[in-house]
Amino acid sequence: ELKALIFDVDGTLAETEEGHRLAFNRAFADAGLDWAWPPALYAELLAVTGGKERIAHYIARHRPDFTPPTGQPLPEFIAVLHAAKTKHYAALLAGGGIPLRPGVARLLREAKDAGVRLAIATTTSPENVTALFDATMPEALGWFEVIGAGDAVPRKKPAPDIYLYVLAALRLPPADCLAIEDSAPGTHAARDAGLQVIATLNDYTASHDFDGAMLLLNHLGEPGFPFKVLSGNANS
Ligand code: XBP
Ligand code: MG
Repeated sequence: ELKALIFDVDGTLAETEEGHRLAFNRAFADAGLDWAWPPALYAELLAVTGGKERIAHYIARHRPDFTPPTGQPLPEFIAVLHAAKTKHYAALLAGGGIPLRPGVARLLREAKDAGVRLAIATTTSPENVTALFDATMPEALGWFEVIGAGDAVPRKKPAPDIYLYVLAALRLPPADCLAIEDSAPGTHAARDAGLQVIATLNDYTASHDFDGAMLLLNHLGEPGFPFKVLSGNANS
């Protein structure tokens, strides 16, 4: 019996990754770094979830000789840089440029009215979740019983930790819940926590490996937006 829906945030509730990408680039420029992440590189970097982890991976892979000009230890430098990125991202959201994806507001309302419990499992920070709802659907933030976000668990997606954390907080077995995701790391995290997964694809994730998802959709469905089932396997 379905008792709860657990939503990913980035790419699932809204197409936020272009906003994240811009915010990273603005923070780099502010810090006087000549780093810039174009969309093709960012698509690759998305394999590493979590902004701080993504910056650390970029440095290791693409700037191996980098040392912080501030003299700070690298993890501290990355944390400060990432905090600046979060400020830019919040400003982008507050500007109103990033709407919820088709069907998200409808499904949240219908689930709430039907008594289906709501939760969030994301690698982004709790501030970013709040900023997204403040800008799009402020009344819905309080509908989520559990917001599992960011550094609440040590290992980010594709590790199942954040989903296990949310399931424990909901006090529900995975069989009573459904995860809504948009990417390979998110789908694998939910799968490995024992959850059924529906994935709504987007430009950054369409070519990902969705092993473990029972259904792939172009979005959650809303009048005026052509709806497509991209693949379905209810037994997987
Ligand atoms: C989203 C992410 C996040 C965002 C950036 O993955 O990987 O890192 O890109 O957010 P998912 P922060 O949708 O699977 O949770 O910079 O706040 O970490
Ligand atoms: Mg996502």
